[in-house]
Amino acid sequence: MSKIIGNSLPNMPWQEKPEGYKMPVWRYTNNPIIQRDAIPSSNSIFNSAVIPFKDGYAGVFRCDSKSVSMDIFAGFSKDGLNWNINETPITFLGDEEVIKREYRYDPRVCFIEDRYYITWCNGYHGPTIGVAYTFDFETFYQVENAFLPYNRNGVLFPRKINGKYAMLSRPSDTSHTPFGDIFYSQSDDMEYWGHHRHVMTTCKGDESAWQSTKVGPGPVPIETDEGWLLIYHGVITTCNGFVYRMGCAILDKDQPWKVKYRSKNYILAPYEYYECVGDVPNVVFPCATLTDADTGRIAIYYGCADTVTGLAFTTVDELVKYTKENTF
Ligand code: BMA
Repeated sequence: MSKIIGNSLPNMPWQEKPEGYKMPVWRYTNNPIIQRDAIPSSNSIFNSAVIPFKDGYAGVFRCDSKSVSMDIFAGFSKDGLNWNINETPITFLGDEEVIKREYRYDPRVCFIEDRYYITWCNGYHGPTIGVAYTFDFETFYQVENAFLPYNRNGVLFPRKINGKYAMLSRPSDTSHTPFGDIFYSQSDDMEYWGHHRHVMTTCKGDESAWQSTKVGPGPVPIETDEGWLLIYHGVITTCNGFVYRMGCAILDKDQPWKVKYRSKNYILAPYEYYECVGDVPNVVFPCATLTDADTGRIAIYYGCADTVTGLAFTTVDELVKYTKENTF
């Protein structure tokens, strides 16, 4: 039995695995949980992050507008399923040069020490990683961008490792990046990032072709007795464009740039209508999990076809077993 190292969350959203189900991750039966027009201005709500907050949950949501501009919005929920998303985007306090808005998308939320950190893909003469923190999901303080452009998918670890804050990211280009490896970076102060380490690259040949174009970190890594459980996205280029699936890796506890195991087979792929049909077809894109250390339950929040938000379930045992059995 594998163990999550973390807090208990007895009221988290949950459904048991359907009898006879073969895959390690199963979908919530009422998906999608957030429709594309859940707020008046939105064209689509997807690739969004949630976290336990007070006696329920808070989140940061990517809501693209009907003029198709990308911004992030705070939201709240009692049960993790029904969400009230603010109708106006987050405004940030901070250095006037840094808080200038070009575009914001694909947020992650991570609780470290005493506050909630938000990272997202932030337009600053090209995409880079924006960083902010909040105590209450009402006032948000933006700090320096973590990296020079171009970079996407900045994902913090939930505690310092070897005395330093740690972040995964995926250096990229200005466009729909046809490459992408995951890197690990370290910081003493959440401002200056360095000591960069390579974590993982794409798979060449047909060994694991679903992750042959690019890979990027998904939700905040989950600490377990086996190491850090990293759910990530993997992309293949097909004759119809990119297809996004989810994979799982286990990273070394003290040197998380070392991959101990990595799933050759995907853990979730676009099968359902709402994952295959939408503004960008054939995308499942994970950005957050909720976990319960007592039961080992994991709920994955993911964007579906760049249009709506879905929820899926697994357990630490399912993922560790599947990843080890499928490793390459
Ligand atoms: C990536 C990002 C994601 C998006 C994905 C698929 O590059 O833009 O927000 O979900 O492409 O379109």
